Amino acid sequence: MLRVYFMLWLAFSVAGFGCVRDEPPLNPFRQPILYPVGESPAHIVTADFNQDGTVDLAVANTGSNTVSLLFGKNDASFPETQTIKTGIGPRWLVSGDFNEDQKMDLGVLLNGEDSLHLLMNMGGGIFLKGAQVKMERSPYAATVEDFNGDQHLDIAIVSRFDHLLILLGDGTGKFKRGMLGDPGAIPTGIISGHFNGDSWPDLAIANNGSASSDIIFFWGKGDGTFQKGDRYRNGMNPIAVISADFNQDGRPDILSLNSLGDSITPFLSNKEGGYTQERDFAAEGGSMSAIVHDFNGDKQLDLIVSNARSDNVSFILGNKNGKFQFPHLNFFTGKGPFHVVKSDFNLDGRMDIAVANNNEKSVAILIGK
Ligand SMILES: [Ca+2]
Ligand SMILES: [Ca+2]
Ligand SMILES: [Ca+2]
Ligand SMILES: [Ca+2]
Repeated sequence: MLRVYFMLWLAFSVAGFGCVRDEPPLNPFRQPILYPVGESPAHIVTADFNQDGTVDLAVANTGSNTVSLLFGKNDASFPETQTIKTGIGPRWLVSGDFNEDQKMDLGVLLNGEDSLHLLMNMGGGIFLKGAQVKMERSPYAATVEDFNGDQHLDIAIVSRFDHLLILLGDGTGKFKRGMLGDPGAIPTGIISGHFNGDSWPDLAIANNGSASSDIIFFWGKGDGTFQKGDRYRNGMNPIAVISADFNQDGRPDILSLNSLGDSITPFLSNKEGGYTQERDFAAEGGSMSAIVHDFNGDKQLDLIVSNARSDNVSFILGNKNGKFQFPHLNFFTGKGPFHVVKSDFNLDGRMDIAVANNNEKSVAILIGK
């Protein structure tokens, strides 16, 4: 018996000495607080939509053809809400001050009617319908940036039927169709960033279709057009990409969330201006979105990943070399967590999160401890 205890003690000591984690990290959040929204909430954006100094939420409810606005108070409660009717199948939201009147406007990607619909902020949380732009079949995800350097916000959109569309803003809330590109089969994720190190913003796109199953870069030329760049086979049906400098070398790295492969693939930027595809690591089922932040205060970036199929959210600790630790902490925030966003809702300096629960008409608010 003593021998068994000694062996156990030895095993734990060695594990501790070698810094091998065998416990998941502590949960950095308090218990989720649920707020009702519309049917099949799929995407959230945060901004101070009513100009009262606190962070508000806008939620795209794909199933009920509405956007829910949740107006925050500085105790991270959202007592005031508002519902805006949209067209069919709001799938994704972008926010930005598109008409440059200092109020954050919304753009709604309507998956069911192949268009982008602008909702212009009139102040006090009132939105009025603005311009509507026709686009390629089944718009799915978008990113906002000034791609042509004219100081007006532009939007890059991927449509599930194999298109990338650039919309160029004129600063009045109107957009004109720009470059149309072919990123690959079933593009579902898009982010912008300075991925090749020059001064023009680029795009990284996740292609979810089995004919592509890759991530591809589009290098910005600074005039609102892009040149097709490197393509990285992934084979695991990436659905989304996120970017941050995970290995702290001053260059943005990329992770792809592989919704069918139940894995995450790191792409670390290398000195040659390209990316080195690292080994996948295991994730929960059907990861859809992720955010990056140093949640445990060790100066390394961590991940929060929403896993729609396994009905949980993962907290994954990062290491300095751009790698991530096991085991992950998985916790429940509601059914079918599709999208997670971060913000400091209660203004206490600690990062909080909001999760859109696609299968239960709710948004979960989790306050950072
Ligand atoms: Ca507010
Ligand atoms: Ca505005
Ligand atoms: Ca522009
Ligand atoms: Ca907080």
